[in-house]
Amino acid sequence: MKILLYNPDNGVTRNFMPHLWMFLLQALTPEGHETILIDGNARAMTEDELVSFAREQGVGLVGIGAMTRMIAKAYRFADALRAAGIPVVMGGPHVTECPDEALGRDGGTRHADAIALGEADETWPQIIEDAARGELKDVYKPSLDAKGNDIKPSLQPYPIIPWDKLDLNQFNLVPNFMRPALRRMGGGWGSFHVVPIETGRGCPYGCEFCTVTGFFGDSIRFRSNESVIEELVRLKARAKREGGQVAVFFIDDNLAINTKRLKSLLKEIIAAGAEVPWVAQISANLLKDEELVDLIHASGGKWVFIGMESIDPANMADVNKNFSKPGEYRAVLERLAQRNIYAITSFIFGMDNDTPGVAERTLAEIHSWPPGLPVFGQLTPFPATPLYDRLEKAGRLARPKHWLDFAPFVMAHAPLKMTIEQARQETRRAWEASYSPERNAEAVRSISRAPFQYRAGMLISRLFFRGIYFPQMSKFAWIKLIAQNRKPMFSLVREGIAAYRASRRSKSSLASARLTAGD
Ligand code: B12
Ligand code: SF4
Repeated sequence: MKILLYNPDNGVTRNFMPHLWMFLLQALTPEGHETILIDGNARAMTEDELVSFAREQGVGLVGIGAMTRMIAKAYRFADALRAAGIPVVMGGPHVTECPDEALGRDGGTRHADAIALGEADETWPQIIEDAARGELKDVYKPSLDAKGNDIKPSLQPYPIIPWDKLDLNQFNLVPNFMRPALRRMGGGWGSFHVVPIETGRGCPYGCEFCTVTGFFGDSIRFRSNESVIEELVRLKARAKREGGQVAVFFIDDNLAINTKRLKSLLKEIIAAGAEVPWVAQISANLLKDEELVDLIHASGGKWVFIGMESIDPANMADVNKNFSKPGEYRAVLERLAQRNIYAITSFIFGMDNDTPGVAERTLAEIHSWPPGLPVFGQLTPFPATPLYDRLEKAGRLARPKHWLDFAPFVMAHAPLKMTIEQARQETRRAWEASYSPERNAEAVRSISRAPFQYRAGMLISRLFFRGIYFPQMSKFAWIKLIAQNRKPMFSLVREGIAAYRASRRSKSSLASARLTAGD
């Protein structure tokens, strides 16, 4: 049977990274079946186009995964496929949290023939076998232990995802026309892939707005160091073979949740020569350890995503995130910046203690820190979170099923001290000020002593991150953006060309010296 795994696009920007679930399920598909992967963010398709594609390919089952934010779109695609007689199974966080909705048991339309609840590593082979026999059940869920809790996959052993052989062309971040020239530059830039790797699952912290503790559990399961390193080694070899680059996003919710384990992993990565540039999510409270930060640097860590949420401790207490202390953020960022590691600092506006002006106050604080990539969202009650329950009980949900009429940056409940519209304006103000051409130039200037690649990385990352808020999917949008940021861009390009020429000159004089010496 042919199985199509589909992830709907997020409607804002081209995803920089593939979704791990597709590759994981592909690796767990029993032999004798073929899987085709389409990520709508990389390969945009309408419902009709996807249906025609599935028909032409003779697809016998479509698996769709989606977060809450994309679920309405996922349902539309599922409806179109089912109307064409192609069975659909849905999985991922949203259907796990709202199973009745996908199955039409809440009085609405049925969107899926079957749903997979929770982690599907162990149920996926069964789903395929049932689908192949035309006997799909409505619901697939993990087996239960004696206490009635889901038995979670141990992650040891972990499936082998053949990144070295997969067709990743749809995720190459280097535009087509630039590939031949860039292949010859530096270590080769003909391709650039950001690949998701998990080293563990679960989080014990239980922040009020987050689905992770409920979904993956509060005890953490780790892969073995060897299996992570083996994946890194294969990725590195692929990049070398292609004359390209690879970077890894360790998608664990808190890579340093067990500091001792992370130190051992990073030491083994270094010992195995498996360093690649990497990004990971780590909470600020775990970044005080100098030895850990040294190891992050030595193993290739470039950016750390820190869920800072708010600069107001009262807000942090409200959402059960007291372990992260706003007063410590500056020291953490400086410790990282001393090693040329920078942070993606994530903030949430619309918390109950926020008042108008929260954007200005947060921006002033951010400006006093080393530069980074600030991102701003709004407090969103995702289903099955403690936050959702609290707001529902208090009768505060303005749009209880906000995901069915998804509106970007429009809150589904009013915070206590400002309106939904004020929260929207504060968010806009923060994005505009953080990614203006002036601010981008200033961020690069503020690390003028850092080597070229860090300054270039800072500017390029800023241009991409802006796209989380401001739509920039067309060529025109990019041309406009480059024109607006031309000053720091041109000066970095000039510097880059000079460095490239100097390195070629020194290589050729070394070669002729060797020739003369008869080497
Ligand atoms: C990586 C990541 C991202 C990446 C993007 C996704 C990517 N390209 O990988 C980035 C950083 C861009 C991102 C952004 C956001 N993210 Co995010 N992200 C994650 C993260 C950390 C890892 C995802 C992952 O790969 N997990 C590992 C895989 C193996 O797990 P999985 O995806 O759940 O898949 C398993 C099962 O769910 C199931 N499954 C999944 N799909 C399917 C489909 C089928 C057919 C079947 C059978 C089974 C199945 O099988 C898999 C194996 O067991 C998760 C947290 C987490 N730990 O999962 C949050 C998470 C998914 N993100 C979340 C959110 C809210 C966001 C944002 C909206 C945040 C924001 N406010 O801006 C944005 C929106 C992005 C956008 N515009 O598209 C929430 C989603 C909650 C929800 N109910 O929707 C999560 C769960 C984190 C949280 N705090 O609660 N995210
Ligand atoms: S926000 Fe991060 S630290 Fe808090 S529960 Fe979710 S994954 Fe854990």
